Amino acid sequence: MTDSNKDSRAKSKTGCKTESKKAKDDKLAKLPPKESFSEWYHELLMTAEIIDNRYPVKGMCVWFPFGFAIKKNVYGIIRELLDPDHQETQFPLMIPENEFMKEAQHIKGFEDEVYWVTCGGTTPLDIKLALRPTSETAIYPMFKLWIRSHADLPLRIYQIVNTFRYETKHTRPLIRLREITSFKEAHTVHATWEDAAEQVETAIKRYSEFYSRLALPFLVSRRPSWDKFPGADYTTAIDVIMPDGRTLQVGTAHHLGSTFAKTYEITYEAENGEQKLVSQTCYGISERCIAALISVHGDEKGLVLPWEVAPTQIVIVPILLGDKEKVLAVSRELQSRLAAAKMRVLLDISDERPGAKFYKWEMKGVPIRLEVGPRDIEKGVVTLARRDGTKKAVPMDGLEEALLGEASELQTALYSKARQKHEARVKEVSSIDEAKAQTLEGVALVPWCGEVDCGHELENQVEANMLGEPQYVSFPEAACAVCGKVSRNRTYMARQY
Ligand code: 5CA
Ligand code: ZN
Repeated sequence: MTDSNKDSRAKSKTGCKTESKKAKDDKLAKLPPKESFSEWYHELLMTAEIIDNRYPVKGMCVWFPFGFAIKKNVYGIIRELLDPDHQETQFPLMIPENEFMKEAQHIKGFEDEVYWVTCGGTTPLDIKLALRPTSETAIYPMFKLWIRSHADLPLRIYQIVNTFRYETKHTRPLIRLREITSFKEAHTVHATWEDAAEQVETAIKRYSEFYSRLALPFLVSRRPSWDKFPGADYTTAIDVIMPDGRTLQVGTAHHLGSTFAKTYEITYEAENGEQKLVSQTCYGISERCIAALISVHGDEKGLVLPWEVAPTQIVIVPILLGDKEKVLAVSRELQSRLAAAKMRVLLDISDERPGAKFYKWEMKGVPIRLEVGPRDIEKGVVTLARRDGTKKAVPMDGLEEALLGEASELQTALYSKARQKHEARVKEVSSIDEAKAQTLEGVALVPWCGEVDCGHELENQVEANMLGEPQYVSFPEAACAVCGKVSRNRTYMARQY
C-alpha cells in the first residue's frame, strides 16, 4: 500500500466529506514513478494530453491540441533564432526517383528508410516518388537554378515540415517516428569550405541558445566518421541525457562540403569570373526536442514547463469560501490585469474542488498557480505556488513584476536541477571495463586515440555507442582505452535512444 493510500484511509475514519474527496484525488494522481522512465513517459504523453499514440499506423502519432500548443511555442523559439538571417520556405513532400538517386552516399544512408509512391490512382507512375526522409535531394536541384554568382551567397533557408523514415528500430512517440511531423531543416550555401565550417559553428550556437531557453543541459560532440550524416564531411551533434541515463540526439549540424554541389552541379561565378563549386551545410531538429523537454523536467505530478513555452503560464484558482462573489470578482480582475500584461493566464471556475484543480494544472505543467481566497483578499495578497514547489504570499500590488521575477527564478531552478542530474550522469573513465559500467548509468568520457579500429573495438567491447569527440573542451593526455597510445583525445560513449 502506498503512503498516500494509507493517508487517505486514516483520514476517512474521521468521516469528513472533503477527505473522502481527497481519497478520490489520490487515485487520480498516479503516474508511474519516474524511475520506471519508459512507463512514466508513455503515460504522461497521454494523461497530460500531449500525444495520442493510438493512431493505427506504427510510428505515426497524433498531437493533442494541448501538445500542439507546446510545440507551437517551442518552435516559435526556433523561428525567432533563425529568422534574422534565414528565410523560411517550403518544398514539396515528394521527390522524383531520378533526383533522389543521384547522390550515391546519401542514397546508401537512406535507401532502407524511404517510403515510395508508385501509383497515382490506378495508374503506375513513370517516375516513382519518394516521400522525403529529409530534403537535400528536393532542395538542391532548385539551388542549382537559384544560385548564379557570389552575390547570391551565402544563402540560408529553412523549412519546418513532416518527413518520413521507415525506421526499423523500436518506434517511440516524439523520439523515433516514421512520420516526423516537425522536422526543422536548415540548408545553407557558401562560397568556401571555411565559410560553411563557420556556419556549422553558428548553427550549434543557435541550438545551444535554444536548449538553454528550454532549461536543458546538453553535450556537444563531433560524431565519429562512421556515424556522420550520409554525404557529409562531418557531423556535430547535440545530445540530451534522458532520466534513464541513455542519450537522445536532439540536433545535428552537418558540413556537406561540395559533395552535393558536385552531384547537383551547384556552382557560382566568383569575382574573378571563375565558376566554382559551392560549399554547403544543413542542420536539423525534430520533435525530439519536446521529448527531451518533458522527460528531463517532468516529475511524478506530471509536466513541468518553462514559462516561455507553457501554453498556460498562470492559472488562477479561486478559493470559494465566505463572500464568493467578492472572491470571483477579484479573481476576474486579476485575470484581466495579467492578460493585459501579455501573460497567458487562465481562470479556472469549473465546478471541481481546488485540490482537483491543483492536480490538473500541475499535470499540465503550468509554471505558476495563484490561489485567491477571502483571507488573501483581506491581506491584499495572493498565494503563489510555483511548479517547482516554492509557495509564498505575494502582494497584489505590483503582481505583474513579481510574476516575471518568479518566472525567471523558476527557469534558473529548473536549469540547475537538470544540470545537477546531467553532471551526475557523466563520468571520466580510463578503461573498457569502467566504460562498460558507466554506460549502464549514463555517459562515459573515454580516452580514445581517434583511430577507427580502436573506435569500433570500443563500441563492441563496451556495448554502447560512441557519440564522438567533445567540442569546446580540452583534456590532459591519457592512454587510449584500447591501444594505449597517449593523446589528448576523448570520446563520449553512451547507450543511445
Ligand atoms: N538533413 C539533415 C539535417 S536537416 C538531417 O536529416 N539530419 S538528421 O538525419 O540527423 O536528422 C536531424 C535530426 O532529426 C536528428 O538529429 C534527430 O534529432 C531527429 N530525428 C532523426 N530521425 C528521427 C526520427 N525517426 N524521429 C524523430 N526524430 C528524428
Ligand atoms: Zn587507440
